[in-house]
Amino acid sequence: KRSIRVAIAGNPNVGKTAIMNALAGTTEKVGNWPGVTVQKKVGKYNFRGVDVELIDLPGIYSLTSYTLEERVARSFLLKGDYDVVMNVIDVTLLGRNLYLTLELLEMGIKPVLVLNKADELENFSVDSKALERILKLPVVTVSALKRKGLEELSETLLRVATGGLKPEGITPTYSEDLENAIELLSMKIERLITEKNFPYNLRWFVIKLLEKDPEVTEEAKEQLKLPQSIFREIEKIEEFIKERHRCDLPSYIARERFNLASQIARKVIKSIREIPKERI
Ligand code: GDP
Ligand code: K
Ligand code: MG
Repeated sequence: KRSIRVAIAGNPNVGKTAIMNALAGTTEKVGNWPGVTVQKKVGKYNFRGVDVELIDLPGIYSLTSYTLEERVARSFLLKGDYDVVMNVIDVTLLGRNLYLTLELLEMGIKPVLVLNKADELENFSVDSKALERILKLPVVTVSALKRKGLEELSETLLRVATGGLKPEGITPTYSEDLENAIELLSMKIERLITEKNFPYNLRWFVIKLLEKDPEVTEEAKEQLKLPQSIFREIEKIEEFIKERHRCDLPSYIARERFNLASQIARKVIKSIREIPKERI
């Protein structure tokens, strides 16, 4: 391959723009994302004879479809017009940032994880090798500010984009109640769809239906014409979850993801001194 496209996903303020500038020198504005007022920026550079194009997605905390930024980022990620996704993480807020990583994995995306702001680590360190093993994704620790780790980052992006390195990526799994619900609904929907009109990862689609995601729910009703029985099933599942866990289904799923993200963070954070709770 002579050129590769890298989509940059991450929470706001994790250093996406800083990394683009550090890698590419400058970024250029290429207008707005389609249909919205969110600005689109790209950065271009050459690494070992390969033209690399970096595409800055809007900063997002989650991949629901409630905000404009989320819809723009999500539709870009779903269309797949890139060779690799780099998921930039503020390493000082690892647990919170891994929430989005779990959502990317749910979509079937296997990103390169970039732990940025490594220069800010004072009271703890992060075992990036352990994180690699847990998520089965490549992890690169960098500091855009100090220009550290950039060579390894470019190298890793290139290897993944050209197929030399194939991240396995885990499928995040949650509580038994949630897993049972996902399985039940997946089985019912699988029988109703054909591959031709269904471009999504089924598990992701089912989780989004359970989350009452507006875009996915509308698509399920309008385009896929899933029968009423599916939506009645979702209501039944919600009743069950409400009774057992005393919260609505979307909040329950968010909580499960949040719990898994912080569990993983706790496993890989090595305390040098006592860690203030709010930083995890
Ligand atoms: P974006 O919203 O993800 O594009 O984040 P920005 O690139 O705008 O950076 C957000 C803030 O984090 C800015 O104040 C940057 O100066 C700071 N920042 C970015 N990278 C680093 C880094 O490696 N180390 C430190 N200490 N700060 C950084
Ligand atoms: K910013
Ligand atoms: Mg930015």
